[in-house]
Amino acid sequence: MQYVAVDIGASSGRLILGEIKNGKLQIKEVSRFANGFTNEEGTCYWDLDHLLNQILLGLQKIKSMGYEQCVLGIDTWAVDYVLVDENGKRLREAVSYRDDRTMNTINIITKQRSKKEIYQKTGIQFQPFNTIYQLYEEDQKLLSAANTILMIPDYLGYCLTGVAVTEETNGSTTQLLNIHEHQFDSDLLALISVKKEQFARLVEPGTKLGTLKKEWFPSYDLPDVQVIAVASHDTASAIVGTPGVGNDWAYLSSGTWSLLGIENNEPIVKDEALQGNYTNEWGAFKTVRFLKNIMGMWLIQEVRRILPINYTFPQLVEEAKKVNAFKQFVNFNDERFLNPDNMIEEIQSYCRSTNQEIPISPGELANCIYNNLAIIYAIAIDELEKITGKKIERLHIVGGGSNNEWLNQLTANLSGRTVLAGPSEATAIGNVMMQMITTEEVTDLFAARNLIRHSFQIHVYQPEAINRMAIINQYKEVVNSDYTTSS
Ligand code: ADP
Ligand code: LRH
Repeated sequence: MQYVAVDIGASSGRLILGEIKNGKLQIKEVSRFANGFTNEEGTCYWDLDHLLNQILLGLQKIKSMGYEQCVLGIDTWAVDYVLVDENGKRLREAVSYRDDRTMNTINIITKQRSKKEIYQKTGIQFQPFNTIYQLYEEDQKLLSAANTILMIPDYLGYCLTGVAVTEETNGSTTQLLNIHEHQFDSDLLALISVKKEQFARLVEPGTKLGTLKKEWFPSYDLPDVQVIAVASHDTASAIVGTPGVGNDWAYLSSGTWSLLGIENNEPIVKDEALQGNYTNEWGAFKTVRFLKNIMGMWLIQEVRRILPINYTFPQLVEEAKKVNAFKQFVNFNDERFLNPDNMIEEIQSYCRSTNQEIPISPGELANCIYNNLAIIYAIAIDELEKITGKKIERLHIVGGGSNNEWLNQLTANLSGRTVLAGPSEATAIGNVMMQMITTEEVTDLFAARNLIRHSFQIHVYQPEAINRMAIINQYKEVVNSDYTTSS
């Protein structure tokens, strides 16, 4: 059987075919396409028709490759949603989580329920873009008219099959799920004027959704498709696809965001976890993803977009290598970097106001980003050990960012941990694994990770001898005196 992962991140999407051959998992990229939001009259929107069209074109290509049947799962970025009416029509285009409509909403909501109370209920980090804050700022007429609120991957699955669900790994990023009741929290829903029935039924990853309604898409030549709700939050699929063994590893899912954390059995909602803004997102197989959001490759994506000359990511890495390291210390987790008008100017203005050398050339800017990300990763690993009481010996880096060998080594050096990099398509692989576990072609998560380990090359980086604590302390000194520091 052929399994198709539709994996759509904030910067790009792909359809990947997976099958087991000679005891190994083989993957083949069917298509890759750009994703991103555009600002229209002051609001940032995703283009969901483009994504749906790309899924259908990819499926058509799969049929033209001779495959008449396949299984399919969809994962995308989290927190964003679509309001649909009773006929399944979108009431408005999906707004991007980087839109500034929720800039002040955490403050408004936490005046009514304390941060501690919300955290105790949900275990979810406080990010301005969580669905709870977005829904609070939603056009109230449209919100009350909405028959169903669907998260993005659930919406795409609904468009293909007509079956509406809320898959729980992604559902947990709404900050509306109660960890004790394992359901939507009625008090938080009431606070944002949403009725429980407006969300589709909550399902676990591995739920069979239905078949592709080919007759709805007469202009495409499509195969027969069984759709499965996988761990539809891309980060949840990435962790399924991370080949960790034992109990002493952390992961870094490195794409548009850097998600650094551990896999846990229980949520951790103690004060230090709240203060560090750690989240307890629901994972596949009842695991908990205890992790921190770090600004990630978004920074370099934006710098690259603004630069007058077109650089590839590997070229930017090469430029960065030529520059002296650790010239600037920047708190890239500050909200000012979430969606500035001009990322280059924002970085430069931070450096100016903290009396540091201004990075100007592409290499200086890239160096500044990569150096600081490595420092922030290292600090997060030390912090994770402290909060969880768990020893972390190894860091698995997966996702597009794991292709950056230079950053992998830098991360090993600054964290003092062994880094294991790859697979870079861990999210699509995790998506496929969830499908194979559902159809019983693979036994369980343990077997899935074994299969991944034996099917893909993992690159190992040992830490080199540097005075990592001196660099980290220098960072903390600058960042703590930065008047705009947050989280
Ligand atoms: P997402 O799924 O969030 O859209 P990806 O996992 O596809 O993101 O990762 C994309 C990022 O990976 C790019 O923005 C880039 O920074 C990084 N990347 C991918 N390949 C390379 C490479 N060869 N060298 C350096 N960076 C890379
Ligand atoms: C990564 C991701 C992350 C969320 C963010 C909105 O793609 O899903 O886990 O916090 O996007």
